[in-house]
Amino acid sequence: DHAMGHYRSNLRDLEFNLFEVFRVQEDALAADSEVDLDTLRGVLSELDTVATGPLAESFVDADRNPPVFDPATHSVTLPQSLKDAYKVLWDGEWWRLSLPAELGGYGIPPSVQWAAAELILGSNPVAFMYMAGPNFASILHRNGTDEQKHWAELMIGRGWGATMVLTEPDAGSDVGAGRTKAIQQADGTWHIEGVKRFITSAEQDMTENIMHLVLARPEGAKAGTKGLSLFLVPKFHFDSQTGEPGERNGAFVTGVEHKMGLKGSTTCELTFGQHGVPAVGWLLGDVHDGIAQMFQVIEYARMMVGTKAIGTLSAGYLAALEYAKERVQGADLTQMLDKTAPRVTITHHPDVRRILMLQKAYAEGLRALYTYTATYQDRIRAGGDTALAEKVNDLLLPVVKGVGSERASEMLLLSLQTLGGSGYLQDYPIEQYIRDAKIDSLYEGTTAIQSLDLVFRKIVRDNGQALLHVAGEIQAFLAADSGNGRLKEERELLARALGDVQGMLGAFTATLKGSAQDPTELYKVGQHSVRFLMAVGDLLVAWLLLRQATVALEKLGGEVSAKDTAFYEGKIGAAHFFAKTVLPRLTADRKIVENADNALMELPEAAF
Ligand code: ST9
Ligand code: FAD
Repeated sequence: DHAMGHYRSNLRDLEFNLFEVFRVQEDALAADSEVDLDTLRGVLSELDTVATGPLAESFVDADRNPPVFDPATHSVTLPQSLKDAYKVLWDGEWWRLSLPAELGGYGIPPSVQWAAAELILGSNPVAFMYMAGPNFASILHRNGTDEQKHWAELMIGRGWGATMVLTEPDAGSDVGAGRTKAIQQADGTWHIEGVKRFITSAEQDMTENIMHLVLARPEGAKAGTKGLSLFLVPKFHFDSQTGEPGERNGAFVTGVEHKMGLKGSTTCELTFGQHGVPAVGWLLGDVHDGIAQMFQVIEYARMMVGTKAIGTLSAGYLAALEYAKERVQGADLTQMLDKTAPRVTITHHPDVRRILMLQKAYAEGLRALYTYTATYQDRIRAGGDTALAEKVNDLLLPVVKGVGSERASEMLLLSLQTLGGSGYLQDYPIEQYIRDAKIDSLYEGTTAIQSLDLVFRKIVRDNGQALLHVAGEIQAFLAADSGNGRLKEERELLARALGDVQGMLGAFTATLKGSAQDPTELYKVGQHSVRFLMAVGDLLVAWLLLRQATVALEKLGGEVSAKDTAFYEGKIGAAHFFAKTVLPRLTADRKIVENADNALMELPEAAF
């Protein structure tokens, strides 16, 4: 029942992934006997009720009545509806889900945490993002001095907000260009001076304090990212023991952006040490290791952004599907010449089916992809030798983030298209989904940055080890005969797609070898890295949809309810459709990559 709000969740598919396909209860729960399958199902279904109910209520209001900034007092007033939504999350203690046990977490495996996160992010991404305090506190706790570990506990206990502060007007993708300075004081603290921009949640009127995690360059430190250190800069000074807030620290919000979407989330210019009050900061862990420390935050945030995009894509698809099942328009194509033929619902039109199935395949395939990624986080959490799990998680993050955000935006356009002109109206949530999800391909590293991260850091620098592991899993699936011969054609298409992706990588490798002689060869990789990223995404989506289809076929061989029969048939249908209509395009992509030249780069700028 979705009477209360915009959000249509897909709890059935979340549970299918977790408990039927990846069977996370077996691996993850062996490590933590306190949490059993019923508990995990209970958490998700309780959260689902919250997400489809009260949490979703401020979604529209906070978009139409966004936060108001007062430059005189450097303060922001959030709409009451959004504060109410935040309170629902806070009072429900949903923030505990992502915390380690020693900070009051529940011991839920990451795979289930991310399923839970999808429910919150699909319902109210803005409210989720204001809830960064406890999660970022866990970074303080992991990296901090003993005193800072205590601060982490204060942050959680007192419900503070938190921010990640990297970007400056002249340092976006190029974080290493940052000019914000840190000047050491006699008492061991630092004074931060500079202007940061686009900082999420840097001001709000819901929490008694905000802890800013700030990258700044100590005087004399080297250029680039490696010269940056991470400083803890609270909005208010506080009693180191109790956390009781005191004097205002010199970090002031000096502007709040007017955005295309995600309007309830404050995106702030944050100025340090320019208002007659020094911005005092504490060096995290007392060590100069800022970019590596900040990447611990970024890794979480990139997974979050991908999951947000995928959650919104799913909600958009389900809204489009609901509409399409009711909208009557036109006759069946086979009766197009009979002007008296009965009118049908638009789900009868082949093109509507095509766009609905594409949305479904990406929504469910990408959900499987973030869940698959999270199963490696489960392994990391379980401990032991986690080296491979860490590499595979690293490999998959730019795919979850980059492909998740790009396909979500594309597919949400198709969700709107499904509704015809009605999709363009604010009576339906899809136009807001499009606006709110577009940011996901931009912040936390644009898609281009994700593609370079995938190729150069996660594959080349790793000597392809993590990739080889994943390719090995796909090959094992190809070699197995599950699916009772039903998926033969699809397996062939998948095998070919795997070959195409390997072919693209082969072309990259040859080019990279050549770049030792001629550095401009690198441009060929740079021209096609996003194409490659998207191809890897399609390959993984296809493989995971096919894995789901084999589970579905197995289930259909036993006793199943009518509802489950439809669900499982949908799985087989989506896998078949995706393999037949999407995968063959990878062969063209491979040809494009293999035939790369540098004409584009040689063209003078004036010719554009
Ligand atoms: C942003 C925030 O956009 C958006 C909104 C956030 C909101 C947060 C809200 C969170 C809410 C949480 C709520 C929880 C609720 C829980 C509920 C649960 C249900 N991996 O390649 P090099 C490191 S923020 C790891 O030479 P360059 C590494 O240390 C702004 N580490 O880079 C490396 O050293 P080494 C985001 C990596 O050429 C060093 O960097 N901005 C990785 O110097 C240097 O590496 C961006 O993302 C990695 N993948 O710099 C910037 N990569 O090699 C995008 C690098 O020795 N730009 N390191 O290990 C980039 O990423 C650039 O590529 C660059 C390049 C800056 C890294
Ligand atoms: P640029 O880096 O100028 O990029 C412009 C274009 O050039 C892009 O298409 C990009 O892909 C491309 N490009 C740039 N460099 C390369 C390259 N080397 N190779 C190929 N292509 C390249 N930052 C924070 O620190 N904290 C936050 O909380 C935060 N929240 C944000 C919230 C919002 C709503 C927004 C809009 C931004 C936020 N950001 C935050 C900043 C965000 O991370 C940056 O906007 C993002 O990293 C891109 O930087 P930029 O905008 O300067 O774009």
